[in-house]
Amino acid sequence: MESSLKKVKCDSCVRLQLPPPEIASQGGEASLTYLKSVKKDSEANKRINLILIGNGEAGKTSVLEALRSKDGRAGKIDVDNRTIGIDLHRWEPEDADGLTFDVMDFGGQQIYAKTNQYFIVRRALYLLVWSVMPLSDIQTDTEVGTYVDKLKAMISTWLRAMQARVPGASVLLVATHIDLAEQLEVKDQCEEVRRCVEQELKKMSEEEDENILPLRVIREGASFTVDCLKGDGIKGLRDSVCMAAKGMLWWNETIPRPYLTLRKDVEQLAKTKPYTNAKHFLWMVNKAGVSTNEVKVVTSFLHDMGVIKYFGHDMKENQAQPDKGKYSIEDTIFIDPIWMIDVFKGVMRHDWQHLLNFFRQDPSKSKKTKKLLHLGIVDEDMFEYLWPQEGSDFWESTNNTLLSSGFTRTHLNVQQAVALLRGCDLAHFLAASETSDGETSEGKHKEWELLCPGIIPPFAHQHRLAVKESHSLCVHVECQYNIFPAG
Ligand SMILES: Nc1nc2c(ncn2[C@@H]2O[C@H](COP(=O)(O)OP(=O)(O)OP(=O)(O)O)[C@@H](O)[C@H]2O)c(=O)[nH]1
Ligand SMILES: [Mg+2]
Repeated sequence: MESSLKKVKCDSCVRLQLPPPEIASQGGEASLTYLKSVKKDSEANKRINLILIGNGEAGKTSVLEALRSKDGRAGKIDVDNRTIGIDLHRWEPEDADGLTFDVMDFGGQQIYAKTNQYFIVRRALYLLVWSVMPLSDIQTDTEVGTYVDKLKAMISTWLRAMQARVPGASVLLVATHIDLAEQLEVKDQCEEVRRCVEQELKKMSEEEDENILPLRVIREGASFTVDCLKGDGIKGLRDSVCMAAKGMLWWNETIPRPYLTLRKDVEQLAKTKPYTNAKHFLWMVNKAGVSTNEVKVVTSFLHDMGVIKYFGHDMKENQAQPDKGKYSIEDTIFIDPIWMIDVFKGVMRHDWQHLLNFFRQDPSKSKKTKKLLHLGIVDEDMFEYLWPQEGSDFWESTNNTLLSSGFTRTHLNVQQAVALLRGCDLAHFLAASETSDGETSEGKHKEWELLCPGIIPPFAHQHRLAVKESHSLCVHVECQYNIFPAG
């Protein structure tokens, strides 16, 4: 192959499976390296991601439980047991030729909408779950109309978000709670949803050019109707889910065996550690049998698969850390999604009132807290109040609120947490700090200021007021990615 192959042209080939898009986009050299690796020793991939999306209490967790259970039924789920962030599972359906699903069950509450998007990956089948409006809730025709309008808006948003992030994604619609409505009502609502999908697909095909793989909505948007508690419709759904997965471009994709070994090793490590550094990751790459010239290729491959998140530019053993020193994105490879969600919660789901109360007697910290809340700017000495810290007076005083904030860990390392926010484009160091490496010319410590827009929304009115009063709030932030965040 080496001697005879002169050129690999991957442009405009929307159904290209080998090399996969994340490798092809890196150019001829990376593509050739990948192809050589496949030729040397590869394996057909049987693992597909299955991602359950949809509004809160639509029945996502119940659909999954019913799909995985022998009798096709889910137990009743209590309101207190709603999904926090994302739940991860492995599902191996019977008699499915080795098909294995890595399942992500997304929490549907609005608070998670911003963060779930970071886990949308290409090699996934999406189950878009919605609930039929129960008959008991229907009072007037107007209420039904409002419900259906909201439902359609949710479905359009998801279809668009998916196509924007992972063009050509496969989606299957599931309607739950059919036991709580009349048959005719179920039929009508399903028809409304189907028409909404049809319109969305038509709009997309008019807007997009032919070099983008179109969204693949199974059964042209007709929903599978299920009763998760009794199990009605679950067997048919299970068969269709397996069939849809096997109809995906990524089913049986040939992947270099050392890459799959590395994936397994990383997943094993993620059970005990939320992240690792470049040195250790490179050691793992080597141990898995991936050659040194393939580091960039294998890293972007695992990033695209959602196994790791790496936002650096050029991974080296002794990272020179050209950008923000200790908060650098260059030296950390994130491997545990649950830890990542905890980091996101630190800026999006925090109990800010508790922080204000805690610093009532401390004018300096109180001022910094207000700056954080009103402007979304976090001073370096405030980082420790964003995420749980062992041995901290503040966090010890928030035992209850820690739970209500939904953190799963009692300690999160601030350096890596800030690095993740920066990698995901959720935080930026302000330009004023950009030229410094953490030390001023006199060797005095300089404090970083982190602009974190995710904090602002609930306080938007105060933010507007603050902006009115000052003209010095404009900031210019410029970012460059070689691996764009999968989210
Ligand atoms: N009657 C009936 N109840 C259902 C059905 N499916 C789910 N439920 C119930 O509806 C409620 C919400 O279901 P979940 O599976 O927790 O919904 P979810 O989409 O995972 O919710 P979040 O985790 O908050 O996003 C629970 O009380 C379930 O037991 C169904 O088909 N029929
Ligand atoms: Mg759930």
